[in-house]
Amino acid sequence: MNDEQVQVHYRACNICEACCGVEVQHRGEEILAIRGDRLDPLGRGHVCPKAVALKDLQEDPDRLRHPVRRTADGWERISWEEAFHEVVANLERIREQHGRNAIGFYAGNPTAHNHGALLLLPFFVKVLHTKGRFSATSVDQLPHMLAAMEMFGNQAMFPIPDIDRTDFFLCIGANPVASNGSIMTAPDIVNRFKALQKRKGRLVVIDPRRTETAEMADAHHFVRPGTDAMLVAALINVLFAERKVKPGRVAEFTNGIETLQKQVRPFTPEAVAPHVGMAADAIRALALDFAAAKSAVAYCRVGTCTSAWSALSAWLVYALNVVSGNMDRPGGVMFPKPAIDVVALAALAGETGHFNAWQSRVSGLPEFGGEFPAVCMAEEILTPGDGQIRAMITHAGNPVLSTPNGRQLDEALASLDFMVAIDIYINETTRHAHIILPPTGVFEHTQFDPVFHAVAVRNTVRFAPAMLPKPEGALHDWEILLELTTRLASRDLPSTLAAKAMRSVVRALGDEGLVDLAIRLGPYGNRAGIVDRLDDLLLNNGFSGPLYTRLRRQLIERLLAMPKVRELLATSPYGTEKKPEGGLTLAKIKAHPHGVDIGPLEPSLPERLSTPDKTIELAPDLYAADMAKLAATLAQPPADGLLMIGRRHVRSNNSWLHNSYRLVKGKNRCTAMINPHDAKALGIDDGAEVEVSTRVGAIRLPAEVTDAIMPGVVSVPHGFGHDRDGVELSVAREVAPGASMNDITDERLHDPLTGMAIINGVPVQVRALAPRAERAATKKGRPRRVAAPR
Ligand SMILES: Nc1nc2c(c(=O)[nH]1)N[C@H]1C(S)=C(S)[C@@H](COP(=O)(O)OP(=O)(O)OC[C@H]3O[C@@H](n4cnc5c(=O)[nH]c(N)nc54)[C@H](O)[C@@H]3O)O[C@H]1N2
Ligand SMILES: Nc1nc2c(c(=O)[nH]1)N[C@H]1C(S)=C(S)[C@@H](COP(=O)(O)OP(=O)(O)OC[C@H]3O[C@@H](n4cnc5c(=O)[nH]c(N)nc54)[C@H](O)[C@@H]3O)O[C@H]1N2
Ligand code: SF4
Ligand SMILES: [Mo]
Repeated sequence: MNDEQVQVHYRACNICEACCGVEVQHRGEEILAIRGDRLDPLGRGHVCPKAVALKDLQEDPDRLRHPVRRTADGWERISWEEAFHEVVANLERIREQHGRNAIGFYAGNPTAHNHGALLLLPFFVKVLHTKGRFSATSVDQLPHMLAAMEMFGNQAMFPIPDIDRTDFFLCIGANPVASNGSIMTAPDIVNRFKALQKRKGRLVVIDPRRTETAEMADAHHFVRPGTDAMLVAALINVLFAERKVKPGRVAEFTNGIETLQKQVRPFTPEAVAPHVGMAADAIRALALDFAAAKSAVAYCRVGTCTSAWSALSAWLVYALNVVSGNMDRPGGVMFPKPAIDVVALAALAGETGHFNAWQSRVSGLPEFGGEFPAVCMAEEILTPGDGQIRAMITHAGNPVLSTPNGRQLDEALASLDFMVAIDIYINETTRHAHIILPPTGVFEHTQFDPVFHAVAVRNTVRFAPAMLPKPEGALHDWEILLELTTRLASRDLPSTLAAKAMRSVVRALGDEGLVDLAIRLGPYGNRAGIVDRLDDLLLNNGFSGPLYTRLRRQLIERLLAMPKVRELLATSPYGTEKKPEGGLTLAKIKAHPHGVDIGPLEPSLPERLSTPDKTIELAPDLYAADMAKLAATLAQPPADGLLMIGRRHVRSNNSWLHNSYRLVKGKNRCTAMINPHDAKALGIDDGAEVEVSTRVGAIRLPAEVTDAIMPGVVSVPHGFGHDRDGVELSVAREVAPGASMNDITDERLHDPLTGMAIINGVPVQVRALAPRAERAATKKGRPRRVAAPR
């Protein structure tokens, strides 16, 4: 029996972007209950069913707890020293033989939910110094980042819906009721939408599926996948035609209104209607309703960002907010100002973004922010020649299930000379690694969110200490990255001093020290003594004499010589406006375990714009050619044939939560939704096994015949397909293997401007295989857990 006291721990759930505050009851290591933290100023006590799965993640016997090496007889446990030595030796060897670009790196989605990893990643990427960089960005939010960079001058400057005050929420290609919001941290979204409706506001959804969000909306319109750019161009067209373009206060610092007007001219409601699948009258009425609302928000996400013409769509949605007078005002979209201002820090570091500064070796696809599109990762590995990728590093990513043509990527990863994965599971991607380096579990590290506070619908901040002690010999994500960074740097740099000093300083600061530093540099931060603290760190870490002088020059004086840094430090020793007494520090935030409420979003333009003239660029040159190309397609007959789109469910998260029995039990959710009209034409019964195929391959899964899906469209969730050889996710394999939709998405389908993957609106063939398949997964009981903890 465990006679320890029951304790209560508060943190934010870091599974999805909602960052709900949770209250965890535990007795020592035993987690007794996880529920919503009612005092969380942002989440107000809301959690979804996945919050409880944090316990499953922590306790999962399949979760790796030690470094492992792949051998002919399976995986063997090795020491950290052995693991680091072997990883670095292999990477060094390949770098020496084939050059820096022979090492590839892919960062996955959970990287963004892990402050420690985020803080170390820039250093790690710097020492890798490879062009072979990829991430989930190019299957996700790249179009938003590009539009932010082009329009506002900073790729991290996202206009966020003021959901709590708006009168009209136009939701395009997003299903926040299931996803809990993306590039819009808005926990408890259902109640936020209900509050909108209660104050007589309207929620309108544009989606080829009648989603959970559409179910609660005031209106829902089916649209043909891949036509959002046309539709939004038509909405803007109507506003110009009906003289409803009124940017308001931002007009003073907005360029390009006439250019935009010209660009959208061909996109009349009548011209786009047959392509979009919405009546011209309905398009016109929607535009006028949007314009007539006291305040309004146009918002789009994954469905819009990962379908055809995604770069145009994301830009046009932001532009619609500008021309309708909803940019940077309450009830419209605004720019958050969190405790760590990633937008300002990015500007300070000169990392406001770049696009197409160089191109990929094989297909000539453009880089964005130093990364190539994920659609070209496999060919960069498989195509021989100078610069071919021969080693891969993955961090918290499962691109075999989450990027197009996963089977090809499987083949590519299997062909590598060396692969290392920093991950918690042996899954579809990491099974190809030679070595896996697993970080600590979710409750074993501190929790903080630099990214999602910066896209939240309210300015709040919270920090949680680790709930459980770090197990003997375990390392956090940031410690693994730090070790790799310094070991790779020290062999590479002519002077190993800087690398060693960095390791000492970062180790001494720890993730908490780094967070504290960033908070002190933030808009509410206490600047007092920052430089002295860094200085002390050097001295306390055994650097003295000429060595100390040299390091001080390299690390501190170089920073202080930057005018922007000096300006920042001078703003005020005690923070700026909104200061909690004396300015924010990590210690003060920690004193509020439920989080600190800084307040609602506020207008902040033009001050925060980073464009050269401090203007909003409404019609960036970058999009002009594609707008003309899109206009040219209006004259073509509308495409027909079945198009496949994706789907998210509240009990799943991308590819990596299917090993939680409580989340996957019950109904098989990996089905192909198809409209009764199409099902009849193809002879498909509800529940029957179907084959969905493309140029790339075929998958088999049960059909779900439903009028919730538009005729001509098939919806399949991504993140399944766990029955591949060597996947060590025992629950996922047995209870919910499913099929991977990315086995049939096509890497050749991408936005020609950006290389952004098209994974929504993929032309497919569907055929019936057998009447009424057994829904195998639903009939099985709880699986016997055979795996012993690693
Ligand atoms: N439960 C759960 N929550 C999650 C995740 C998860 O996997 N599960 N993933 C997290 C991540 S990484 C992200 S990025 C967010 C994503 O958050 P969302 O973007 O809200 O999530 P999706 O469910 O992918 O919503 C996309 C919607 O677009 C529709 N759609 C598809 N093609 C088109 C099109 O061409 N045009 C239009 N107008 N609509 C289209 C789809 O039917 C779908 O309803 O969710 C996050 N939260
Ligand atoms: N067809 C289709 N494809 C899609 C999408 C879609 O809607 N449709 N959505 C896209 C989107 S929005 C996204 S974000 C991507 C996601 O693409 P990825 O990020 O590549 O895939 P995930 O499924 O999120 O895999 C996350 C990995 O991180 C590991 N992991 C979890 N927690 C930690 C941790 O704390 N530390 C470390 N080191 N590892 C951890 C998991 O074991 C898993 O291997 O998928 C994209 N792919
Ligand atoms: S919505 Fe669910 S998964 Fe997302 S942060 Fe909240 S509790 Fe976690
Ligand atoms: Mo995502």
